[in-house]
Amino acid sequence: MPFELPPLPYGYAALEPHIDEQTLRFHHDKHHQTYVDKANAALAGTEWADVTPDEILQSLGKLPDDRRTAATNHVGGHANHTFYWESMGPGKGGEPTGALAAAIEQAFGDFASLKQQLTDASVNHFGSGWGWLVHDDSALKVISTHDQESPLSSGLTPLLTCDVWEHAYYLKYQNRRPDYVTAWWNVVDWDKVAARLAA
Ligand code: MN3
Repeated sequence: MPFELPPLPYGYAALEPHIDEQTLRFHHDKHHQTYVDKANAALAGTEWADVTPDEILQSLGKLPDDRRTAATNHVGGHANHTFYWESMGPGKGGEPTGALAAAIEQAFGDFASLKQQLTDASVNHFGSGWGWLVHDDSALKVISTHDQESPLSSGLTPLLTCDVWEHAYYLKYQNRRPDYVTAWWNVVDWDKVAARLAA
C-alpha cells in the first residue's frame, strides 16, 4: 500500500488565531502531500514500499544506499507532519497533568523550564527543522532535528514536535519565528502527549 495523506484531524480554521487557515491549507494539502508523493516514488519497487513510516525511519541503515537519503527526507517528512498535526488541536494548550507532569518535573524541574527549553530549541534551530520533546528510555529530553530527520532514527521516542520550517509560519508570521512558537503552545494537545508517554 502506498502512503496516503491523512486528513487533517480538525478543520483548517480550527487552530485560528494561533495557526491560520491559509497556512494549514498549504502546509497540509501541498507540502505534506509532496512528501507523501516523493516517499512513494523513493520506495516504489523495493521491499520497503509496504513498511510503515516509523519502521522505515528506525531502519534507515538497512535501506538500499540509493534510497536512504530520499527516505530520510520524504518518509521523514511524511511521518513528522502526521505527528505534528496530531500534536495539536483546537481549544488545547494549558499545562500537562498526571504522569506526564511528573515526568516533566523530574526531567526539567518544572513545566516552565520545559517550555523554555523547547522554545529555545525551536526558535534557535538554524535553518529548517523541528523542535522535539522525546523520551530516551530513561527520561524526557528536548532536542532539535534538521530538515526532515526523525528522532526515531536515533532510537528516541517522539512525544511532541514543533515544525520550524518557514512554510509552517511564514504566511502569518513572516520572519517572526519566536511569535509562531509562542502561539503554537496554545494549540499543544497534552492529552496526546500523555498518551504517547504512556504507550
Ligand atoms: Mn512542515
